[in-house]
Amino acid sequence: MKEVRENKEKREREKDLYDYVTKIIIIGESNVGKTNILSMYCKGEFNDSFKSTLGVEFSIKNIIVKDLNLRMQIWDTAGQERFRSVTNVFYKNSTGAFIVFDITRFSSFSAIDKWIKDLKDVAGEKICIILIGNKSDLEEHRAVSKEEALNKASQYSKYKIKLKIQ
Ligand SMILES: Nc1nc2c(ncn2[C@@H]2O[C@H](COP(=O)(O)OP(=O)(O)O)[C@@H](O)[C@H]2O)c(=O)[nH]1
Ligand SMILES: [Mg+2]
Repeated sequence: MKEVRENKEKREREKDLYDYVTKIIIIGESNVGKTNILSMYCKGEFNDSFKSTLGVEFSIKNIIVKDLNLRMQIWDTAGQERFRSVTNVFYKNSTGAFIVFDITRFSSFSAIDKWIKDLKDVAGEKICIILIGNKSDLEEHRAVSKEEALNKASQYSKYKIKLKIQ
């Protein structure tokens, strides 16, 4: 009984911590660095030899937007992208998406159109998308020019921001 009450109190305390919860997803070809971007962004950790398990994984990031506590529940593909088997359940009800490519691997950049199409087919046209060109520390191996990346972004939107996670 005590345990049930304690759990309820804990849930209520947790609820007070945020005003809104929103589902964000992170997608893109395998090995572009999605899982590391998430662990850096949510926990400040980078892992050189990250091995993800199959299944659904999500991380939590709380941010404040206009005085409101926003809890972002960021879903990671947990390896399914390797088999092109990311399911509709994954895309469904997401309000935003990070689409990641590796600036040293052109094929990961060419794949973006497919990721956007799959995403919009399920989540709808209005979904907010942020395109991330990752591994910018490997500038000498760059295979996607900044111009190409910016052109791709403008093909889908008129806004551009530069995001740096470190
Ligand atoms: N040089 C460099 N390597 C990275 C960066 N981000 C991720 N990696 C490496 O790329 C590989 C794949 O990363 P991971 O996060 O598992 O990619 P995912 O398959 O897209 O989730 C790992 O060996 C990471 O250490 C980065 O910004 N720079
Ligand atoms: Mg991963």
